[in-house]
Formats: sequence, C-alpha cells, structure tokens
Amino acid sequence: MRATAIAQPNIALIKYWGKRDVVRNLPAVGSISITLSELQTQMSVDLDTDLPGDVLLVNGGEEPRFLPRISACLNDLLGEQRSFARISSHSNFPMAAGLASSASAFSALTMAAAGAADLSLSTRELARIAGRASGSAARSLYGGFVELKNDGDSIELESLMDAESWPLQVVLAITDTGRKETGSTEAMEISRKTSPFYDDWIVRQATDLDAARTAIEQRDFAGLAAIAEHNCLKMHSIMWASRPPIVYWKAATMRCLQTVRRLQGEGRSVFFTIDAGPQVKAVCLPEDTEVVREALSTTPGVKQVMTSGLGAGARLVKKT
Ligand code: 2P0
Repeated sequence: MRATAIAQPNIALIKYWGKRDVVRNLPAVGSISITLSELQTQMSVDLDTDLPGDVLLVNGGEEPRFLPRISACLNDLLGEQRSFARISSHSNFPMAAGLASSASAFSALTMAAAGAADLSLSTRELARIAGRASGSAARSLYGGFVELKNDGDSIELESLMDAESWPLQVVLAITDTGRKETGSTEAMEISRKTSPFYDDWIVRQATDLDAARTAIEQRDFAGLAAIAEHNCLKMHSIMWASRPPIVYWKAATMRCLQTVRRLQGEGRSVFFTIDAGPQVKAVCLPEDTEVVREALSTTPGVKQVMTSGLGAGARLVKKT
C-alpha cells in the first residue's frame, strides 16, 4: 500500500497553450517536449493510513495549498471510495516558477499511487490520468523526445526518439524564484477568451509540429532551433496580446535571449525556449554546454543556472 516514484520535468519545444475542454483538461493543440534527467521529483504515496483526510508534505513541510489538485488526481485514479493518503514529495528544483514542477509532480504521483494500490495500468493509461491533472504531466511519463497528440476526444502520446539517440543538453537560467502571479491554467483561459491571435495559433500548430518532428528525425539542430524559438515567441505573443496581458518575462529573461543570440552569432549550437514563467531554457549540443552555461551564469540578473541532459520517463522505485 506504499510506493515511491521518480519523474523529471519536461520542456516543451512545441508548446501546449490552450484547452479544448476545461472540465476534462484536454489540450487544444498537440505538443512536443524533451524530458530532462537532472531535475527530479520523488513522490511517495502511502494508502495504508487511518488519516481523516489526505496529507501532503512538500520537501518535508505540510502544503495544504496544493492538496485539492493532488486529491482530485487520486480520486480520478483510485475512485472516491479510496482511503486517505499520506503523500510526500521532494524536488531538487524550485516549484511554481515555470520549471514544469507540475509535470514531474503529477506524473510521479500517478505512478506512485497506481503502484501503492497495485493497479496494473499501462504507461499510456497513466499518462492520460496524469494529463487530466496537468496537461504537460502526461509527457513526463515518457523519456527523450515525446509528442502529445491532440486526437479527437482524448490524448495520445508517442515517444519520438529516446534520450540516448540525440543527447541534447539544457541549460536552465533562473531569473526569478518567486511564485508566478497567474497560473498557467488560468492564463490559458484568458488567452483563449481574449487574445486576437489565439485562433490562428490553433490553426498553425500542425505545421510547427510537422517541422519539429522532421528536425528531430533528422537530428537537424538548426531546423529544430528555428521552429522551437518561433513557436515559443508565438505563444508569448498570444499572452502579451491577451486582456489583461500576461507577461511572464523579467528584464533578465530578455538579457538571456540576447546572450543566446550572441552565442548563435559566434557559431554555437544553442536555442532558447521560455514557458509560463521568467526562466530561460537554452537547449544546446553537448560540445557547447560549458560555453552556454558560463555565458548565462554571467548574464546580469541570472540567479542560478542548472544543467541537464535528457532522461527517462517516470518510474516506480519502491513498493512495500
Ligand atoms: C507546455 N506549458 O507545453 C506549456 C508551455 C507552459 C507553457 O503545459 O492547466 O501545468 O495544468 O494542464 O501543464 C504548463 O501548463 O497546465 C504548460 P494545466 P500545465 O509545457
């Protein structure tokens, strides 16, 4: 009745932004991501309790704030008649700051809870359940390059390439560790309802997904860089044009983009992407990692830099 799982966050190169169905949390567009190796969330679920309600510990301290979404995910997986759970989560990176903490948290939670309850569900089924809790979490059930297809009435996931086949590196530049003002669930709905560019974003996503899939298949770094930067800036343009506007960037975010442009001008294989937060993720070829890391860590306003390779999907590490 107890199990522990580990999962890593993933970084979308072709972004999920917008929901087709808010109640079932179905994304309006497909997305392509890379799962990281070095940033991890370890999640333990204990169902053998006589607790009067679920208890959530995050890095050792009680965190009732996140509990409603966690409890809803457990209800979805185990049914509402389940016993209450003690859930304990440890992450080695800052939460709620645009580093995809919900992706690693909900993918690890789903896998640990299924393990604790002795359910034998496929990765695909677990991904669908994790995705209902947090859209991007579905992708962290898989490693390497992952596509989330927005098919009909549900989602479908496909592993495009494993982590070893194209070992890209990601340098994460942390420009702000505070909690963001607008969560991505709310921000996506503001964009859908008010951004004049939203409909066009939906229509054009298939073209971007095709271009990224082809670049990955051919290990074409320049091709992947061009489409990933374009897709990222398009997503942020939708947010900026929303009412009220949603601007996650800080001054240091822009400075990091300038650093990446300078490195590109010097012939380095690197490109940027930015999610629902102010952090910049610089994806690069292994031979350029050190130069990119050094350049970003000395960019004014950058508080911390982390480096990660690509890694595996969520996995069960302990069951008792
Ligand atoms: C992504 N993001 O594809 C995009 C890019 C942020 C920007 O998925 O509402 O926490 O829980 O399904 O998955 C972040 O949103 O959203 C996200 P919900 P989620 O990675």
